[in-house]
Amino acid sequence: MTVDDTAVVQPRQFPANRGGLCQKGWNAAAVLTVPDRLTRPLLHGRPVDWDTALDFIAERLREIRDRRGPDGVAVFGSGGLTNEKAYLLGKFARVALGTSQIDYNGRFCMSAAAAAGNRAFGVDRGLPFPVTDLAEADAVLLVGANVAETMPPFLSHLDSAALIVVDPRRTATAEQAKLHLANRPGTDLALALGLLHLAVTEGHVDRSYVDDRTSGFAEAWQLAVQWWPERTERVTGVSAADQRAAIGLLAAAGNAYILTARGTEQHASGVDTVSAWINLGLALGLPGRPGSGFGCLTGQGNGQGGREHGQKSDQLPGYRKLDDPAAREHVAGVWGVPAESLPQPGRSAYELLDALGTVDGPEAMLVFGSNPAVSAPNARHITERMSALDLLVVADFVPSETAQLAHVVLPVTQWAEETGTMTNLEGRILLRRKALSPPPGVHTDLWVLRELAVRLGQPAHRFPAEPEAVFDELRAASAGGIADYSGISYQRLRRGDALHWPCARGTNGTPRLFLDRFAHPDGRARFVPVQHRGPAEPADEAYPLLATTGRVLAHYQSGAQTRRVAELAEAAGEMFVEVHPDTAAQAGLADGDLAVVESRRGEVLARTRAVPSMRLDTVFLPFHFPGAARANLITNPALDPTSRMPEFKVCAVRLRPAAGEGDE
Ligand SMILES: Nc1nc2c(c(=O)[nH]1)N[C@H]1C(S)=C(S)[C@@H](COP(=O)(O)OP(=O)(O)OC[C@H]3O[C@@H](n4cnc5c(=O)[nH]c(N)nc54)[C@H](O)[C@@H]3O)O[C@H]1N2
Ligand SMILES: Nc1nc2c(c(=O)[nH]1)N[C@H]1C(S)=C(S)[C@@H](COP(=O)(O)OP(=O)(O)OC[C@H]3O[C@@H](n4cnc5c(=O)[nH]c(N)nc54)[C@H](O)[C@@H]3O)O[C@H]1N2
Ligand SMILES: [Mo]
Repeated sequence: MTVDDTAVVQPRQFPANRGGLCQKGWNAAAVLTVPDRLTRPLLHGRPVDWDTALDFIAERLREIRDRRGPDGVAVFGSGGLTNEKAYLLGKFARVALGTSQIDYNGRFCMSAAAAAGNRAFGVDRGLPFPVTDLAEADAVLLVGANVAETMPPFLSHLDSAALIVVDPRRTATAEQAKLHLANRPGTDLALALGLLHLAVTEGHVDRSYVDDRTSGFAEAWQLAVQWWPERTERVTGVSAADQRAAIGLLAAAGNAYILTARGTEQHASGVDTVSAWINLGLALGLPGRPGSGFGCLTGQGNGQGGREHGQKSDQLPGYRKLDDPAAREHVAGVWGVPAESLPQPGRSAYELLDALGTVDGPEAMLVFGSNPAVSAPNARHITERMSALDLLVVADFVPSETAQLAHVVLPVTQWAEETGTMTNLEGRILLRRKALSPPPGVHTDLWVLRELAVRLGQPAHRFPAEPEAVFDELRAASAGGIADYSGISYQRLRRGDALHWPCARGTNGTPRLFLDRFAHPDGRARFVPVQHRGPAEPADEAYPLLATTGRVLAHYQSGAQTRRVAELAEAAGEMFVEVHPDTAAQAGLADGDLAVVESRRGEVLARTRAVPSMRLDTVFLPFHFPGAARANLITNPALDPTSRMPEFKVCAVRLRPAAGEGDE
């Protein structure tokens, strides 16, 4: 590989990173040179040339479509894709395949926060303010976010703030907090209701803000009134004194923020839970006030942009809705197809994976940028469903566990080998320029989509493979939408303009939303009346412990990339389960023993890590490991009714020693 010195990747220039990069970032370059980098298409495991692979796929897709109709083919995308790829993937599904069956891994990531943000504010942008605003914060409530491990540069923005961390575990982030509320997993909604209760009874509600800028307070309060501190303590395990201390810190702060991440969102009640945190923020008068606010922290590289351009089952570019007739007309116009030809919304990610190879479900799936064999909940079942497909195609740069199941694997370029835009957590669009030449024989995702579209009968000009041409089309498709990119061009981005959407043509974008009004027609933010529900699968006699899952610093996601970098693999070691020493002892386990963690759906092998700060009722597993060490073998696919987010963060389990297992 050669370095193209006209264009260098310089992530350290971005203010959101503040001159720092996390360990993963420093080592991302190493992923570029992994020994098993894919460089040739594989058909049934054997290397073939591109024409053979693409012709094979197109022929099978046509055959399935003729027999089953367009919904016989599914597409699975990713919040790791650039805006250009996310956009073209959505268009490819709706126009070249005509299928409604497209969704993406963002469902597993930020969908709960997105839905709650839309509901309360009328628009979903992770941080409606620049991340640098946080430097002025006096207090920050971090809910279910372990930023010290998942977003290390971020903590530098919070230097001067009193941190309040809500996390069942004493994480590296909680270590740095002024106050750590170690609640029982799955009880955040009760805790948020309890804190709202205290905000009211202790006189901290910003009455004029509530009157002038919001609606629905009375209905939300009617439910929170039942959550007096002692009841909240019984349900959540957070003492009444700590609840008071938390509200006291927030109320005393001149500038305060509430920020959520996956710990509080990845629940079957995730949307209502985020709504409950927003309600608290609204009662305290935080959102839309300079120096204060509410936000949710992004996940994947393009977690924000990935949910704006139409790879979600119900969505069209510009954060438009697929079932909105005006949106269909507009986007169909840009695409040069009749609006009636666009499919209606299809299944959400888990429901889509669950339907694969069934009588009514798709018979083929194309995967771009995800590894559901490891990252989907109830992973054994999902692996079976993918294995039942007539055709599974995976585009990747490494042979992920999902690629290993595929009939066809397509070797594509990775981040440093291609140009594209990403939208960061504050809604700012960043241009990442190609810095390296890809290995010979490797093509971009955009090229793959164009080649397949042409083979499926589309005119080539409808599927440009040049990132800038795709972006220009995306701008037109997004014009007038919620996430309006029409005023953003590669030229402006190359110049270094800081552009946050919405950015209509001829404008300079919107770094801060909601200062004057929220995005609902009446300009008000909405309190949503929500009630606590608790885990979909509570602990019981047979499965007495609560398992939660998440991340560690040294590994990224399903680990497909980071497990291939020796230094990171070494730092993260093997699969483990964090458990209180007494809980371990009760199960006959000591630190270092191999354990079986078992739920109603399956079991996972993990090395016992006795951690004295763990709650007695809770165990924690990272989800970065493959095979029999997949945390998702045990997770519960119970879905949130609104966002269809699975309950990754809590299910009932039991522990036992693995001694003797595997010998038989
Ligand atoms: N090193 C590293 N960094 C990453 C990633 C990675 O894989 N590795 N992935 C990126 C992506 S895609 C994402 S989405 C982000 C995620 O970033 P985070 O949301 O910070 O990461 P998680 O570890 O999933 O969850 C955060 C915390 O939630 C806690 N938690 C578990 N159950 C509950 C609960 O019921 N309530 C509360 N309040 N907390 C709970 C866990 O103990 C965990 O410490 O990280 C991004 N950054
Ligand atoms: N138990 C449990 N499960 C979880 C979570 C949890 O907290 N607990 N978190 C969930 C969350 S938040 C997320 S985001 C998902 C993430 O899980 P996945 O959706 O599986 O995402 P990755 O592990 O990042 O896998 C990305 C794959 O795509 C490839 N890839 C990366 N970039 C590109 C690209 O540009 N093009 C193509 N074609 N391929 C690319 C990578 O090499 C890798 O194989 O996991 C979810 N699963
Ligand atoms: Mo994520």
